[in-house]
Amino acid sequence: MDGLVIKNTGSWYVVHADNGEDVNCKIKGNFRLKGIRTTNPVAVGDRVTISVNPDGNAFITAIQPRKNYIIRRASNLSKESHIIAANLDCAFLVVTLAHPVTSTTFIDRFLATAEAYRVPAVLLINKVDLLTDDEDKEYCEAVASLYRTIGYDVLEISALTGEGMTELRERLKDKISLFSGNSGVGKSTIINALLPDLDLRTGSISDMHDTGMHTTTFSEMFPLPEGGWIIDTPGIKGFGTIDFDKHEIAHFFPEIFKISADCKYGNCTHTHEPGCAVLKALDDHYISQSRYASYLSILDDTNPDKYRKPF
Ligand SMILES: Nc1nc2c(ncn2[C@@H]2O[C@H](COP(=O)(O)OP(=O)(O)OP(=O)(O)O)[C@@H](O)[C@H]2O)c(=O)[nH]1
Ligand SMILES: [Mg+2]
Ligand SMILES: [Zn+2]
Repeated sequence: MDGLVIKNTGSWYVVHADNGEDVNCKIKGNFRLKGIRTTNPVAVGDRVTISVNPDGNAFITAIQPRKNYIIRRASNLSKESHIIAANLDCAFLVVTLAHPVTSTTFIDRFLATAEAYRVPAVLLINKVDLLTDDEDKEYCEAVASLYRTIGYDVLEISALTGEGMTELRERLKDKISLFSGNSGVGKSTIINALLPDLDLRTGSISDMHDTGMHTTTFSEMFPLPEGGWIIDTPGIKGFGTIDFDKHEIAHFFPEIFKISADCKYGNCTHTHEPGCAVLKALDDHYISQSRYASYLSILDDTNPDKYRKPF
């Protein structure tokens, strides 16, 4: 029997089987992603084949090829990777500009990964109700406009007041959508607002660190009454990229890629080369400093010394 993986607890999975039943499954066999070590061989969103033993225990025995996925380094210094979810129609990156503050490096690392794996990404700026003074509002508009200019869809919402939620709901219909982001940005709160019967656990923001408390611990997918699925995920701190070749990183920054066509050298890394059109555009403010800084930080991920074992 085939089905859709809708929950991953780390040790077992819930598969929504094609007969409509939800079956708790373990893994049988060795699923590997072209030589990349992953902490979770099976991810939420995977289409799988399951078999149920006579004793009632069910196993995932095969994974169908993935249309796409979002993957990140499991932790800062790890060589292992973690597949956040697979077979996505859209990845919503939930960010906040206050309580907590999402860094632009985090945003750009996520967006670059979505580009690399061909997942359409939407920036969801939540908690706009907290932006009360003019300066905060102007900053929010500047962030939204930066990403819109690059070509991303950006929604400014408040799960608390309901602002922007209708526009969000429209984008979710009949699609499999991922909600990802730092802890405390309101992923579960937004999903609760969309699906009031769900009552997912939400957490407060630490007064001391102004960060979330890692309330959601498992990835889980929920059906929408109007059609489609949304995936709630645990908050993540950093977003280490994996497996990028240093010459392909610019491809994942659409505005940098476009300008790089005018670089003097074909293998330009846009760091020091003479005749680099990207460096010129940076000087002329056609490319934003924060985006370029994120590009450099991902370039540094490809430095083999960065992840060398400390002995
Ligand atoms: N003011 C305001 N607070 C919000 C909004 N959305 C969520 N919050 C609050 O932010 C806190 C964190 O919300 P969660 O939904 O638990 O955040 P999360 O992203 O699911 O966090 P993790 O599960 O830890 O990754 C809670 O106290 C929510 O009430 C919003 O739009 N405005
Ligand atoms: Mg949560
Ligand atoms: Zn260049």
